[in-house]
Amino acid sequence: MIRLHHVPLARSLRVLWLMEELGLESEVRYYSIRDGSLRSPEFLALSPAGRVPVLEHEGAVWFESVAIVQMLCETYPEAGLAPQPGNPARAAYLEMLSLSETVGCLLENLNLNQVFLRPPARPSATVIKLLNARLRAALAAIEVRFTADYLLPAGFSAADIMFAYCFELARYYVDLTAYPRLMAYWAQLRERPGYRRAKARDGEQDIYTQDFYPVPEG
Ligand SMILES: N[C@@H](CCC(=O)N[C@@H](CS)C(=O)NCC(=O)O)C(=O)O
Repeated sequence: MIRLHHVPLARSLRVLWLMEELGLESEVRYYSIRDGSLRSPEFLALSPAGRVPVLEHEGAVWFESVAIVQMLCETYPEAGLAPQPGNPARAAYLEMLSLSETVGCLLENLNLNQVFLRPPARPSATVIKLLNARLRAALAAIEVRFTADYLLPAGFSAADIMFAYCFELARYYVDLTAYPRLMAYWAQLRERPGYRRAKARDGEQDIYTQDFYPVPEG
């Protein structure tokens, strides 16, 4: 039995997509970030920090997207989605997994400041500017990597899966047309049948109410 605990348009999309690439049958249990369901005792028993993704996999319970993605890649090595120890591409692969979470944290902080804060709390324009600049710097670092079709020269890997979630969110904060190679890469990822199947199961997001959140004046 494989069950993913998932919020639409959250990091759990990474696991949903990877499972589609691996051809795994799974059940999805849906939550919302807004309704308190991630703070229920039942959910906290699975995810101590109250976060998605959580994956129940054949009796084991895993949380943290990097760990889950790596565990799945190691459990199903025949798919070849993660360079194994001894492979010279492994360092770049692990760097990309970690960088995807660096970007994930920047996006999470932008979400807090520009989407979730409610009066009387006031977001800081200075903090938003800094976060946005850091996000743009990370996207520029990825943009210059592209000498091949995927993040790793050897081809599609779980590193690409980790970043798709980042691009899905970054477009709410940054004009991605400033990164043409990244745009072409991202368009190609979205064409993958596994990605399309994952998006069909993603569910309706209830995080963003605007198409774009510009950096505030001041
Ligand atoms: N580093 C963790 C971060 C998990 C995380 O923050 N998930 C967000 C959704 S993308 C969440 O569950 N947030 C719940 C909340 O903010 O209450 C991972 O990669 O899994």
